[in-house]
Amino acid sequence: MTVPFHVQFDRHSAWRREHALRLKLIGEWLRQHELLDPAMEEKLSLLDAQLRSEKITIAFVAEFSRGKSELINAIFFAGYGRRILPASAGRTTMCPAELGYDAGVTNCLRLLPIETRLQAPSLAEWRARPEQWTRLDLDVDDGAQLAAALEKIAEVRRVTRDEARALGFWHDEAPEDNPAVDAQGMVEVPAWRHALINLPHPLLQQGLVVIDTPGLNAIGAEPELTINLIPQAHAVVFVLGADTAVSRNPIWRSGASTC
Ligand SMILES: Nc1nc2c(ncn2[C@@H]2O[C@H](COP(=O)(O)OP(=O)(O)O)[C@@H](O)[C@H]2O)c(=O)[nH]1
Ligand SMILES: [Mg+2]
Repeated sequence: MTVPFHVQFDRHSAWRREHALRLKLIGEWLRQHELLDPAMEEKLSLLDAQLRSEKITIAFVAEFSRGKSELINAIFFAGYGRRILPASAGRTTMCPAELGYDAGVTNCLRLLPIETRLQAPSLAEWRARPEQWTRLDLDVDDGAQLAAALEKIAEVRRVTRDEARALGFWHDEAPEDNPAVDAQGMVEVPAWRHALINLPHPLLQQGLVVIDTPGLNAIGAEPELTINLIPQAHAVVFVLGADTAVSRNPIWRSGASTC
C-alpha cells in the first residue's frame, strides 16, 4: 500500500526530532565524562541547527496555465473554500513564488522588485537583504485578505522593449516567446522577481518548501531558478494539461536534465 505524502513527511519530521534528541544526549554524555571540548561542542550545535533548519523543497514546473498554482491552492488552501494563490487563464503569474515557514518571521508576503535583475547580487544574496523586499502582512484567519494580498504577486509593469531585453524578457532570436507589444510600443513584464510567502501551514511548519514556478520563458529569464532552485529541489512535480499532454516545448528536456 502506498504511504500518503503527509504520513511520510510526518515520519521524516519525527526522524529529525529523534536525531536532534540523540545529539543532545550524546552532548550530555560527553560533558559528564569531560570529553566535550569546544570543537566538539560546536560540531554538535552545528549538526543540531542543520537538523532543525533543514528544508524539503518541492518545485512545481510546467508550461504556463497548466494548473500549477491551482494545484497548490487545492493542496494547501482547500480549507479556505476559495482561491488563495492567483491562478487564471493565460500567462498571468510570471513571478516565482516560494511558500515556506520561518518561525522568526511574521506571516507575510515578501516581494523582490524585478529591477534587481539589473544589479549584480544573486537571488541568494538578495535574500540576506530583507530591507530590499516589499513586505505585506498576511492574516491567516481571513481568506479574502490573504487572497487579496497574494494577488500582488501577479502585478505587471509596462516597459520599453529595451528595458524588457535588459530584464531578460525580450529575446530577438526567439520572437515567438516575446510578450505582445502594445500601440505605444510597450510590453508587460512582471513587477516582481521573486515572492516569499511565510505561512504557518502544518506541512510548511515541518520544513516543507513549495516553489510555484512561472511558465518556461520566465524560468529561463531567472537563471537562478534553472541553476539553483529547481535542480536543488528534492522533488520536482511536472504538471500536464489533460488536453495538451506533453508538448514539443523544450521544458521537458531541460527540466528532466536539471533533475
Ligand atoms: N478545468 C480545469 N481548469 C483548471 C484546472 N487546474 C487549473 N485550471 C484553470 O486553468 C487556469 C490556469 O491555472 P493556473 O493554476 O493559473 O496555471 P499555472 O500557470 O500553471 O499556475 C486557471 O483558470 C485555473 O482555474 C483543472 O484541473 N481543471
Ligand atoms: Mg501559476
